[in-house]
Amino acid sequence: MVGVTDTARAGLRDRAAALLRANDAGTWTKAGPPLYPHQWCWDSAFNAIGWAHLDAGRAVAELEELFAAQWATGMVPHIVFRAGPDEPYFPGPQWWDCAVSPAAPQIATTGICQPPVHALAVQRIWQLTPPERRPEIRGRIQALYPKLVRWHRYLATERDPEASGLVTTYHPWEGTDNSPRWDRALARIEVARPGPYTRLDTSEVGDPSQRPTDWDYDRFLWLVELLRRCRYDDERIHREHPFLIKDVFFTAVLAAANAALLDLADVARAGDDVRDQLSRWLERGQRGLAGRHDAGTGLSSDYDLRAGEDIRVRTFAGFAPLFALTPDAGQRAAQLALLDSADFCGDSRLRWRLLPSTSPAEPAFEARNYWRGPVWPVINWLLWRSLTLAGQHDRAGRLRRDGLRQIAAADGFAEYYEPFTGAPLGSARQSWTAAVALDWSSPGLPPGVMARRKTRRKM
Ligand code: 9WN
Repeated sequence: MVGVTDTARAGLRDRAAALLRANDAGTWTKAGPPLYPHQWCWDSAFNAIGWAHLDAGRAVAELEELFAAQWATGMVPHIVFRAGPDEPYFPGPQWWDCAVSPAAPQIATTGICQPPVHALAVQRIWQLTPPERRPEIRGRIQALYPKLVRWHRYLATERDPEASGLVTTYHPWEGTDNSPRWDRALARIEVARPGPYTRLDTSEVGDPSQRPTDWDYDRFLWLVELLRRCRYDDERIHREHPFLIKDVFFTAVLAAANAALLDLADVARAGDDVRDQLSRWLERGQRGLAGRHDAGTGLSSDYDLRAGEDIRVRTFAGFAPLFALTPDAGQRAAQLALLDSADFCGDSRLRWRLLPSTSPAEPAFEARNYWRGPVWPVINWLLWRSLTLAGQHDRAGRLRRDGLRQIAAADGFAEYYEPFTGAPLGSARQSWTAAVALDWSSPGLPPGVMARRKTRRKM
């Protein structure tokens, strides 16, 4: 941690480890109690990376527990409702009523999913596993691997019936809740009748301006109701659902995760057919993203399938080709220049040179409001990982240094941070922020290498 003493770094690591332990429920981690008391899909993957620094077995258990709730379709649900009744969360299982689907597991979950960071977590766990634990951990990775492949297959097929390489999302809760990326698609839903409800998040956080509005929540809940009416059946959803977005960030994470699974193929002793399949999904995803390049902004744009229009809002998601490490060198150089520009990390008002969730130059930008401006450590971790793998070591090093400074400068482990002041916002005991702090503060540990395997077959 350049610019921070070894003592400060050790202190941060101890505090991060203590938070993970405090949020530990034995085999799974509460995402950020009391606001988020359950097990969340992509939070779990980041939390596993944090655990990998403390105990490789506990890290694998996190994912084993999450995948125990995998749907028969292969989907890994966005929330597994594991906390007891004394730790309420809204909306709970009764709003989702997933028993309407024959594909749902026994345990209560939601009926949507989140970005598939899990293979990246397994890659990191394996990298950090000490030699004496390798036989045991390898066995457990081998058991997990086919479930990861099923998860990716679900995303590559049910979530992309057009075989475009781009993942279709059904709900803003599939990652970046109130991002301005969804504003126009949500505005098209004129009548939202979710029934009476009481939010808990605004009282937990205290300052409602850090959270989505009631207008957003009406639509979030209405979309849940519509998905429930479709019995969470993907075919029906594609036919009937009003919110269908080709999401470039989700797609980029899937591409990175396919590369990570390829990288782990020898560890998992995967067969050639699986390796070939992963290579095809990886290539298809990267090609799909290449097709979403917007020459005007230099960013990648999401696509609203229902409206038939590009979503041109400058957010972190526009760097999808960088997150996915698409092979076009010219495009990568242009994206790096844009990343450094005043529209993103080069804005002179930023407290730290970190990627904000929405560009401060964007009219929709709000410095304190959730995904509409604040800096999210997990997003910057994903960027750091990609920059490292792209050989951008100076940029990656700066990002990690500033990311650690941001976390260390505030008390606790915040969910997100105000970009200009560095003020901690949202949940104050967010597990994945502690996990990122643990990973970033481990000296000399670059993330795993991307597989550079040649594909054998054409798609
Ligand atoms: C709804 C748990 C989750 C994250 C999401 C983040 C936020 C939930 C909420 O918290 O969403 O899923 O209630 O606002 O947007 O990315 O996984 O940390």
